[in-house]
Amino acid sequence: MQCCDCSDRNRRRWTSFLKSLAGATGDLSSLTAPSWILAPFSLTEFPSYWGEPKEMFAAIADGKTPEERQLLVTRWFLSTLSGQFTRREKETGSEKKPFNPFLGEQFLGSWDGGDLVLNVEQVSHHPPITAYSLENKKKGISLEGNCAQKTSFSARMISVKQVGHGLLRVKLADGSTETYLITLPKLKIEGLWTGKPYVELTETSYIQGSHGLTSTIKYSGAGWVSGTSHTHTTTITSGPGGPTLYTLTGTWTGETKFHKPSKDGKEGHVFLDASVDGMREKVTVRPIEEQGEHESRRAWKAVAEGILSGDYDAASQAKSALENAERQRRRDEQAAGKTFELRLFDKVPNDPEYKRLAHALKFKVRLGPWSALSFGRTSR
Ligand code: CLR
Repeated sequence: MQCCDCSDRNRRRWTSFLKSLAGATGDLSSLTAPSWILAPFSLTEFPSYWGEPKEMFAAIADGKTPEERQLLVTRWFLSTLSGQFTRREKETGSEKKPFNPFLGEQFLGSWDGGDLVLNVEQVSHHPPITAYSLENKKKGISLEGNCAQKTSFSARMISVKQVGHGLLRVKLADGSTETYLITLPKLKIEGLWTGKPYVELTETSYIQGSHGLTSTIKYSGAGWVSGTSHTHTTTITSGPGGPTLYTLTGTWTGETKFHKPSKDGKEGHVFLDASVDGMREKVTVRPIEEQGEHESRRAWKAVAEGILSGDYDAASQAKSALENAERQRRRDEQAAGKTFELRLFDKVPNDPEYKRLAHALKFKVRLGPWSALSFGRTSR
């Protein structure tokens, strides 16, 4: 067996960690993972992946018809996936465990000097839920969503169901708003026994437009015998299960092409090449010294530095200090008869548009317990 850090001691620790997974229940935040598998950043940073292909996001507004926009939303969605699910592993040799965000933790960022703005807030600690909004005001496009993970463990694999959804809104020239409900794929974390965990996507996710078009994205990976990793087959139909306008096949890390049947004789044409360098740009955040105390990189600075320098004792001390302070805050609030107030988001009932779109997909999607809630940006 090959490990990232091959000492016998680490190997034994990793093996016993994996064995402990088999019986584990609950959320991933409760796992005490070996130090070399810790990532030096928090889960609140992850919504930034939605904004990385910023040109594709902006281009959604340029679609002339519902059909064109459905294709553009689908292209943007697919172009985020390699950032979301394979880049960390590629850059560091293995997927790692990010920090479990504290309640009210924020991640604020932007692209192009503020043309595209990201706001993230940890809106629940138990269970962990992250809310985010991404907005390109000039183009009239916004994405609002929340995400949480439900995990099941076996000795061979961690299986993660993403609970939550995104709602993308596009302001049209006539003043009306078009809405897209975006559901999220399931993940498998493989490669555990070789000490190099990586993500593969499975099953199906959807993009349901308010105009009635549906994108159905089916994921598959390298199978037992053959097959390529990170593959998808996407159909764009009028309504879930309706007649097919386009079929797109390929990998979400590389090329996706129009496949038969596709309208307008587009077969064989390239729809997206997700491997193109420079297509995704990482988010820009303010320098840590200028960040607020609730901002992720400032709050976790000492922990991140400990991990990056290999001083795991310092990292774990800083982490305990942060977590104890949080626990104390909750106790103080309770004693004062107060509850924690979110700063950026509010718990609001799902808007009727969301309900309508979710209803359109009802036989296909089982939304989790949080489907009854969404977190809207407050004006505070
Ligand atoms: C978070 C929301 C993003 C997409 C995304 C990508 C990778 C996922 C992450 C989400 C949640 C946390 C996650 C991670 C991959 C590995 C990591 C599941 C869904 C877990 C916590 C790490 C476990 C590592 C073990 C080897 C210990 O939009």
